[in-house]
Amino acid sequence: MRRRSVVPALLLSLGVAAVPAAPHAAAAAAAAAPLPLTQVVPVPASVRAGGGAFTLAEDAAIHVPAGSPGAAAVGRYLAGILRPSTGYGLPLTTNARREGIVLALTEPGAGNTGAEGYRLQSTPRAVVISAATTAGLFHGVQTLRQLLPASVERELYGLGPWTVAGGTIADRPRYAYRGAMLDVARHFHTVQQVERYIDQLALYKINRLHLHLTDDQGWRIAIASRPRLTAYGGSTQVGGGTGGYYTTAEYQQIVRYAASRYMTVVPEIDMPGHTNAALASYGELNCNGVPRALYTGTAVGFSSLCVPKPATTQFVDDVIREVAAMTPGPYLHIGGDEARVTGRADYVAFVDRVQQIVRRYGKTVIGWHQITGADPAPGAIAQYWGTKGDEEPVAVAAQAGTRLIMSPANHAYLDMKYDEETPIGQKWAGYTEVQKAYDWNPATVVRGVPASAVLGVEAPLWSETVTDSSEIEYLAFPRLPAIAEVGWSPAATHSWASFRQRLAAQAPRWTALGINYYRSPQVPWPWTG
Ligand code: TNX
Repeated sequence: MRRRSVVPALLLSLGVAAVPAAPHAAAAAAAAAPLPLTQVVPVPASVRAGGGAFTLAEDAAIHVPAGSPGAAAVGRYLAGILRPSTGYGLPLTTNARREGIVLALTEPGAGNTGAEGYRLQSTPRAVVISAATTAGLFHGVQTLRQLLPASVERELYGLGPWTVAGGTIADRPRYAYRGAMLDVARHFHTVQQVERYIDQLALYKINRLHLHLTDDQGWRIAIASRPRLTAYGGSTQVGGGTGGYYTTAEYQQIVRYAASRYMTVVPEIDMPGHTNAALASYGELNCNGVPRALYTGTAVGFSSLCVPKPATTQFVDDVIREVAAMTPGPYLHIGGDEARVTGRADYVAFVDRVQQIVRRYGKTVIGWHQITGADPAPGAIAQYWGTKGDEEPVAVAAQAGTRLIMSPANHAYLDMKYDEETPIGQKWAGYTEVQKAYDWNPATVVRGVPASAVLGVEAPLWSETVTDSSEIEYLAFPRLPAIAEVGWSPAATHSWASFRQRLAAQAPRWTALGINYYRSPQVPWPWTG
């Protein structure tokens, strides 16, 4: 239930003003002190404290630039977050007065904010977020959310005051690619679950959502020319549940929802291994022509498309054509990992062929880093998921121009257990506590890779043991914000001592949002009753 505020807000402000100095007033004042501008995850590139604080007034408006539907949408999104908890009307206006909350678009190039950066200036009169792009405004809005009291995230009317400390933040990302991956193949996750995760990722300025759409245990994206892939291949999952899949319309709904959070969907069709669901659906994809049985276990590396068969090439062409057509983003991920039962010559030939097909349908190819052992095409991107950092072919490919997304499994894999007590997750890459998720540098994690080859970072969440939103959140929080900071914040700001404090301050926000998280003993969480 949403409550309109006029009366309670008035009473509250009178109430606070009228309370004389009393022992509990000091505590109330401390609680009401605005959060420091540095208390943001990912930590901003630069913060300058200023004079007086800003307090959101009940009659404030959200000012957006005229003629920019994108900026207006960001304004509506912000209003949608602030209205239920503040109870304020917060109308959008294109009136250019600089008071209240102001979203401003600057000339491209002005302000040095780049494609995704922003400036946030907070004074007693206004909070002004300015950026050259609406993506920058959106990221600035995420910062503003974190500077307001945690209760601003509640769906119900909350206690203010809705105050933001005075000063200026100038912020832009270290890396252009800041991703999260969700495996919807091992256990299927519904559109609603994916949208919920998208909202959580947006808070930490993640801008790519990689969906692992196919694997041995299930095929989760409808392909019109191959209906059995989902009708049969999507009918189960790990442990034998009923599985599921996205229709084209549902997939496009996810894509649109992600776009509204400034996130690009990266679809992955994992090939030539991890294909049991396809091999079960269409016998012709097997060398012996016989369809395999559906699989609901968690082994890896046992399946392969039959590379030499023309039927396989036709299949790959059909699938890539359709996935490319329903995906507006530039990327198509072809998997390529753990093809342990594909012969080496077949693997190299297959990767060559698939890269050509992806290019023909106008997309940039991404593959797990094993594709660097074949011949990555010009423009190809490899996703590093090793643990050692000494993989020679990755360095050689990077030196020759292949760009890299860094997902070192011993730091960035959200499905690793935190410690031996963690009830879900895996441990093949080692237990991964929060500090380990945070303490690594994408520029140096693989020996011999030029820093300029690193496009960004990604936090994969494999779902062999993950069945619902609560389990997704338990593994992603608090490690996802750690990877997000590694991807966004300048290397010079990297500090575990600072991060653990700022991370702890996020917890009341997660509680307000209903996010399930792991209370790592490494983080000084505030007391919660
Ligand atoms: C390795 S990472 C895999 C996945 C598993 C994951 C479990 C990668 C490219 N392949 O198939 O789900 O480990 O942690």
